[in-house]
Amino acid sequence: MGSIQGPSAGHTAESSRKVIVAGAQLGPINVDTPREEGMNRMLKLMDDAHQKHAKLIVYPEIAPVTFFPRHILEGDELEQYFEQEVDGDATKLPNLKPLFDRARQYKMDMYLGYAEHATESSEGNHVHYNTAVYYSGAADKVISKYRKVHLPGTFEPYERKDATNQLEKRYFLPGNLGFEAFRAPGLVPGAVNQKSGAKANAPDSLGKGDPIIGMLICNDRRWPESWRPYGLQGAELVLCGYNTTAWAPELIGTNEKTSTPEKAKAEALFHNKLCITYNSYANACFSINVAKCGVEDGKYPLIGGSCIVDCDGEVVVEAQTEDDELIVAEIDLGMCRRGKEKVFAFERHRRTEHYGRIVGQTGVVEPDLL
Ligand code: CDV
Repeated sequence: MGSIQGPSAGHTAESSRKVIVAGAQLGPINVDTPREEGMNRMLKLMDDAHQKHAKLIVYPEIAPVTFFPRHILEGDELEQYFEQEVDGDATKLPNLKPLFDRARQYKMDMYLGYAEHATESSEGNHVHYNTAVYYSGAADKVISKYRKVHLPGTFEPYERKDATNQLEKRYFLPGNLGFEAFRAPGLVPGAVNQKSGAKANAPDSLGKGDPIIGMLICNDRRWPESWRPYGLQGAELVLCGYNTTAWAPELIGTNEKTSTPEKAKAEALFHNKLCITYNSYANACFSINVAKCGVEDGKYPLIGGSCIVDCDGEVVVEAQTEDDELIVAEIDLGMCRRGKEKVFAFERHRRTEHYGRIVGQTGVVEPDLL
């Protein structure tokens, strides 16, 4: 007969690591919305987050402007949407500086998504990325940059003139920075650090250092391959901004279930939630997922559904509108230890000898026909 275990059996090494975080969902930004108007709306959401004692705010993908990759653009018409770094310092980006200044004033951390115009070589060659940066209020600098890896859509526009295009492959290069997690200094109180003699990966410091964070952008969230590298770095929090079309039959495909704009939107919201809840659970991390949403230019619908998800895959708070809306929650990163130490204790349960196909092969190769 097996022994009867006491009430503490199976308890994990959780310690309280509480922080108040916010997602700043944005309603539509149209082609003719002045930059200043968009900026004022973003600043207002940051003011609200500060009032609610949030220490981190997350904005959507390409937050400050309309979702321009649906349009065929070139020259200045295209370049107006891109931000060009000064001295390699995103906090000085002319169009975005007010956000960094306000975050500095509030000592608030910030995930900010924007279209990046990067100088790639000493000859001054320019390339474009779909980018997010993480600004640390405590460090007063950008401590991590991420460039979207999975670019959806097509290079050429669709033949049907009234189709909604998704031309990210035309306007951006795939991200070249990988999925590098980082620690956000001071985001939770009392974190152990090297100064106090602690070492990363030592049993007594696991889950006690400054929070480990990863960034994704929109389509990346649909791919388990994007989340697992963060899980393997012990990520406790993944941040993701998105612009997800609610009705684009050419891009998404249609069937009986999605034959009307209403049905297609319901499915898009379902798939958004499916990706972020499952991958938060399977990597034992929280996630903050933030939309730009509503109908841009009166005819391009984007889903809302911004939510903060806990490390068990449950939605903690979800936006109720398709407009500017702040979602706020106090989350306890200490809760991540249970998943990381039990069901998803990677070091005990993963079988990498069987995973080669995942990195060795891109497209599908079916078994031989019978
Ligand atoms: N901006 C995006 O990456 N949007 C895609 C749509 C086009 C499917 C998404 O994955 O939400």
